[in-house]
Amino acid sequence: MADGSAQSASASTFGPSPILPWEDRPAGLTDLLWRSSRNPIIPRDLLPRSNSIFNSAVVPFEDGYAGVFRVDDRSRTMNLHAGRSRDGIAWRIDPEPIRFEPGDGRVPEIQERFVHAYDPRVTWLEDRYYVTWCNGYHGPTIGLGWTADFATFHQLDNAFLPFNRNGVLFPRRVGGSYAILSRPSDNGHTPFGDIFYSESPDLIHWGRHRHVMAPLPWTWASTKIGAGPTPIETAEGWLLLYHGVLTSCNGFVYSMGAALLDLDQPWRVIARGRDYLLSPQVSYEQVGDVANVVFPCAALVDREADRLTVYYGAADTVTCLAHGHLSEVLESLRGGR
Ligand code: BMA
Repeated sequence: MADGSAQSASASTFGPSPILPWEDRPAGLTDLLWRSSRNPIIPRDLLPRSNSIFNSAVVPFEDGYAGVFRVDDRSRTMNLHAGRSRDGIAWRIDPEPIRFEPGDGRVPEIQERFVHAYDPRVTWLEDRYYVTWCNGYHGPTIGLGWTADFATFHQLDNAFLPFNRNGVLFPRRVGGSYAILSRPSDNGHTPFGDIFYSESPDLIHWGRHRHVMAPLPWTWASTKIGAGPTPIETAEGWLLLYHGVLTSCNGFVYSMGAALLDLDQPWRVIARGRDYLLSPQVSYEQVGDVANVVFPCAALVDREADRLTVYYGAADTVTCLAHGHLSEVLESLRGGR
């Protein structure tokens, strides 16, 4: 895996290229990202027992797409479910949660203490799809596992001590090491949070922690920030889409923005967008179980067609799509927009 091509719908690794879910920019709109007219693409009640399906991750798989979905059920347990789709828009999601096989003899020690699993990301890395998620183990921390087929899943050890959220793997080794972004947090709704970088020789032992980015006072990302989709490798750097939170009179407001990280030393920020790319402005983002949330967890790229499609959770209730042109997002970062 040389160039982040797992993120490319045209990557040969995946056999026949699936067609990237896409809609052209609506006439007259100048925004860098625009919403799918089919939003929300996954309703909250797709499964018989689902309360909500959101903050979920999608990758190209075989002749279509596969994903790991956050499903909160009607007991309000948060768990991960696998799903398949031909077109990335209409999904068949398994009604039963993923049951992870222990990846080694010590993993049952953490599996015994299962509390919940939520906010997955999926990353093609070397030879398999890795899943990271927020794993309840004496508080939230970063769970890690892998699958080859989206049918059998294997769990590795938690990457970090609690409390931590938003663990997002890079799609290749950096400087010879596996690399991950995460956001140390607390056991509640965390009124703070910076993005950190860590590396590992084996995906089990993580260290050399480096600070990447902090919230920016008096902006859309003034309270906390967290990595979103798997970073997208470009000639100019890693494109990081991330969520940023501000605290309003009515509580947290979650929006999405972009930054560019150095290819060889990704803890160094080359550029950071001033404005959000998407903020909660339509009813399905403003009204739901948690109001005013846009939470990106996956992105698909068709480099030849210069297309970027982002999967995001809306209002902690439904799953949505937004589209944009990769070149325009990169250009906006160059221009400080
Ligand atoms: C965060 C996580 C996300 C959620 C967000 C808004 O702490 O729990 O899953 O989307 O809060 O409620």
